[in-house]
Amino acid sequence: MGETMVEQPVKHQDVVDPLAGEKEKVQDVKMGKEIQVKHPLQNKWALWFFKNDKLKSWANNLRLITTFDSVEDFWCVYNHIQLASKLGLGCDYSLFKDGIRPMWEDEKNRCGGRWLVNINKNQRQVELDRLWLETLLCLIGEAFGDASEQVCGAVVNIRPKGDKLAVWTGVADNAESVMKIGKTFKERLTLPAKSPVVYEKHLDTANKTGSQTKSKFTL
Ligand code: MGP
Repeated sequence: MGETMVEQPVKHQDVVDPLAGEKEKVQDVKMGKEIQVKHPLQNKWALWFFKNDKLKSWANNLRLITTFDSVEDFWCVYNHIQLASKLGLGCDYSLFKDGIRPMWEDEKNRCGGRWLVNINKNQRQVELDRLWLETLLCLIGEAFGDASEQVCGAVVNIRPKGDKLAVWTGVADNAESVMKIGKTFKERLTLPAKSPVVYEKHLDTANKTGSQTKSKFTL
């Protein structure tokens, strides 16, 4: 006589999936990877700091802080550094595409210019940080469509006479790109229509004789 197999009803909690542990591990690894994956930016960017030490030349006062090429690393850097409004007088931050130095002499800037916003002295505590962050987001987010290619970088100058914010572009005579960048910049900063944003060629800025640089375009 053979053994009688008595079928036992199985209780749900008795079901053991021998692969359950492995599946969980695979799931953990997958989720871990998702958490680790950084969101790449279209360009790699370099953040520079300028501190006005009168004993040094202008170029020697310029320091590269760091470079980044992902959204996460941008916020890491941004959250780690001083707000522009807290910098000392005479200091600058510059954010430029990696490989372009934030100076007129760089070959990518030589024929270019800047869209310049003058910020009223009493706006430093109220508006400056918002305007600079919005400028940074325009750059890393490539907000200017096809004209983004023409963007070299942006600079914020902290000055006793009034702070300045500018987007630098590569070819001043490329009117279409320059205008597209200027219009988007002004819109994104939500500047009142009556606040002028002016475009100056670097050659004119570098060679100016008085306190004013002639502007090529005004928005
Ligand atoms: P600035 O820092 O751009 O403006 O230029 P600031 O301090 O408001 O002065 P202002 O002249 O606009 O009223 C100040 C000085 O820094 C310039 O006159 C140059 O001597 C020097 N400088 C500024 N930049 C952006 C450059 C540059 O790209 N190359 C060189 N060689 N010097 C520069």
